[in-house]
Amino acid sequence: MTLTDEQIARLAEHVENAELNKQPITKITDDHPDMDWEDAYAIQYAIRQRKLDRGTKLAGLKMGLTSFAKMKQMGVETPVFGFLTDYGTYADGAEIDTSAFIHPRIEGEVAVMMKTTLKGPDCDITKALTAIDFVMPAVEIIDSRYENFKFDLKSVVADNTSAAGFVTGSNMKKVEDLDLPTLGVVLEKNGEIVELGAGAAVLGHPAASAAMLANMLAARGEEIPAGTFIMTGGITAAVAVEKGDNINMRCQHLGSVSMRFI
Ligand code: 0L1
Ligand code: MG
Repeated sequence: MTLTDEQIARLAEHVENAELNKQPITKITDDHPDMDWEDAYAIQYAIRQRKLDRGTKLAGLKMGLTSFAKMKQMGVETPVFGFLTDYGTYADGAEIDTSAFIHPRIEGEVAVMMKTTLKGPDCDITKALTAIDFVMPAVEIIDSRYENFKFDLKSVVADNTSAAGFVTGSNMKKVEDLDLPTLGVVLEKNGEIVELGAGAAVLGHPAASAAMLANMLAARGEEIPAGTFIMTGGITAAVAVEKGDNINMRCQHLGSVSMRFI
């Protein structure tokens, strides 16, 4: 670590205030160029604790930058993880207040619900599949707190990997009844297809994302508890949304998820 506890606390307040006030900020590595990964996750965890202290409930965990295309685009080889909140949780068909965000984008994903604890290290697809219960289609809303989505990886980890919300579909299936890598998704905005892809875009297999999350948490002495909801990462590229947009994601075997930004 390169930052003091005081600096971590101050940066957590600074980044969280950007979210709460919808006022974008410049990336924090501009002022702290030597910040390391531990500092970045310490800031994210401090933001999480600030929210818990105010009564926010955790809704689950998310993996980000899990698609090879996005990793290449960002010049990184390591996906990142963040947390999901109760106030960012939306049901299928939700009307979502666009003014709750700075510059929202959406990503088509599949989400999983864990049946048993998944504890790393050395988790792999097989172990993850045994621990996953249900799979459901989900759309993530990301909203970087940095101006124009301009950041580097450490800044984005500190900013809870741009997590802002998620919408889940009403259909779910047991994991053993699906072939996750070949699961197709089609993302439509205002009736036009804007993105499409298959589960294999997520580290080759969405269960690999859950396994990687368990391994990353193990390095911190943590595990994925049974009952955890996980957004496994973007199958599609992120699509900008604004007030008035209607979004529909169709997911093979799992029905659709829709929302309207009002
Ligand atoms: O969920 C994601 O893959 C987003 C990770 C953070 C990078 C971004 O804001 O695009
Ligand atoms: Mg995502």
